[in-house]
Amino acid sequence: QQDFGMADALNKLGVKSSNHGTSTGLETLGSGTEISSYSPVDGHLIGSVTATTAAEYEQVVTTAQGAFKMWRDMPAPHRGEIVRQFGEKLRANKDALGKLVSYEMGKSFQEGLGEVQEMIDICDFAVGLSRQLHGLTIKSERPGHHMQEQWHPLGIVGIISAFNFPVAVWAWNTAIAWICGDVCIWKPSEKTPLCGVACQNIIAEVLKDNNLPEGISCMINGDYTVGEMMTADGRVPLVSATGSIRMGKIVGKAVAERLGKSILELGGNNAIIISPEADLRMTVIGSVFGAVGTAGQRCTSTRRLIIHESIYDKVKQALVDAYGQLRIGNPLDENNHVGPLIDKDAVNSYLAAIGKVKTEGGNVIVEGGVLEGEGYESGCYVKPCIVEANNEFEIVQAETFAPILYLLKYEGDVQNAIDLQNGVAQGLSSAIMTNSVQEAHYFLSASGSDCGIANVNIGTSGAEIGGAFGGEKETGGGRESGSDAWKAYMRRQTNTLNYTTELPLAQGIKFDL
Ligand code: UN1
Repeated sequence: QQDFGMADALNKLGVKSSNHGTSTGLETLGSGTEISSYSPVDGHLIGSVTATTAAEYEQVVTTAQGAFKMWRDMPAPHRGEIVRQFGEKLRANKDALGKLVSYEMGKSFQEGLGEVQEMIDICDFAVGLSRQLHGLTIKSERPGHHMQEQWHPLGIVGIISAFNFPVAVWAWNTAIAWICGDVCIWKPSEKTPLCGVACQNIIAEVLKDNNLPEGISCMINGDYTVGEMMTADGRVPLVSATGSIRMGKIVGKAVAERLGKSILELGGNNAIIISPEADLRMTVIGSVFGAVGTAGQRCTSTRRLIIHESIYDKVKQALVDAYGQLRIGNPLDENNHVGPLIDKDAVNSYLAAIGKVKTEGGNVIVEGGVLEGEGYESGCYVKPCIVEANNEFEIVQAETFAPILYLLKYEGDVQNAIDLQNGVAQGLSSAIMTNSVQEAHYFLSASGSDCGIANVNIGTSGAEIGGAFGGEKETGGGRESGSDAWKAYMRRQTNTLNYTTELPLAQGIKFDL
């Protein structure tokens, strides 16, 4: 069997068959029980990490608190220099890390490389930002007074990431948090812990080269009970969590209970509106990549197509033809378009969703099913499917993390399509395919898409790091990555300075002694 250079990649990344799952930087701790990581690609055991114990967690937090005292006083551009070096190391490890992402998570090698590129991009962004953590100056109503706003580091940032973007989402958070002067504790998904080990090894080299203390970049591992240690911990002022809406409600509540801050990036139910004015070729490429890329396991995956009745049959036929061309198989083999789902639980949810949509009256036009036989031994390979459905179906209202695409029909003008698009509980990503300027602008107006991301003539997935990433409603409201998302990683301080010998009070209040 071909190994696609995996052994070399693991070796280069310092990932062993058993790894300590707890780290404060260079130092690692490993007294907990083992979590095994099996590849969905071929079902083989890749390796294991130890779960973080309560005592190890204490050690991590104490070390991080210590590091924060030093790190917060380091000039931000110097912190940027550390992130610059991290970006350089990622460039040098891009191929190996992209391969591990592909093998442990199951996305295509191209998408694995794309994920590492997102990490490199956010590092570059963060380096520039390290000289631009600007506050405002504000005119005071009092004579001889000056007002300004400053942004200070927060402290420890807890990062909980999901299996589907096992490295990039950590980088979006950590690169920004670091230049902001925060230290980080990362809990990768227990489904992709070796990606965590590899990333932690890469940053450890940078920290060592620069003689930086333990605690700036920490990692913990385990199931939700380990996550709970962080969400309940008042010493962690900010928790940034990516995952399901169910998880987000639990995390958001636990952090709010102690009046901490959270950034939640939860599920999407993303739609593309296909207007009669759409370019059909672009529509098909955008829709198919959105629906089957990462085997439908992106938060931004296209779940629904809202197609105008006048072009419905034409679009439907073009999609059926395109699905007929898809090659499903080992994602490390670049001839394949679609890899496996993450595990058998995901396969079961996929099957359950197809069963449910059929009971609700859906009409399957491209059949799904689990693939068997040579190359599919892991049992995680499924066929992307297409179902004609109604927006009101319970299953269409839910996010199933699998390549199931629902076709919905609209009549009349674009407002009807927007009503369908907005008619779900989630609000992450959305798109319209149209060459009509009026429709495009209307879609982006206050009466248009209610999502955090709204695109014209591109699909719903594949956002660039320069924009703020996140969504509304049950998607959780958090924003990560570019634009001014950095502000959530800092505390804002308003300063009023008096440079006179008088003490006038604001609002004209008189108070003399
Ligand atoms: C996610 O699925 O959690 O926009 C992140 C995209 C990627 C990130 C997705 N840049 O599809």
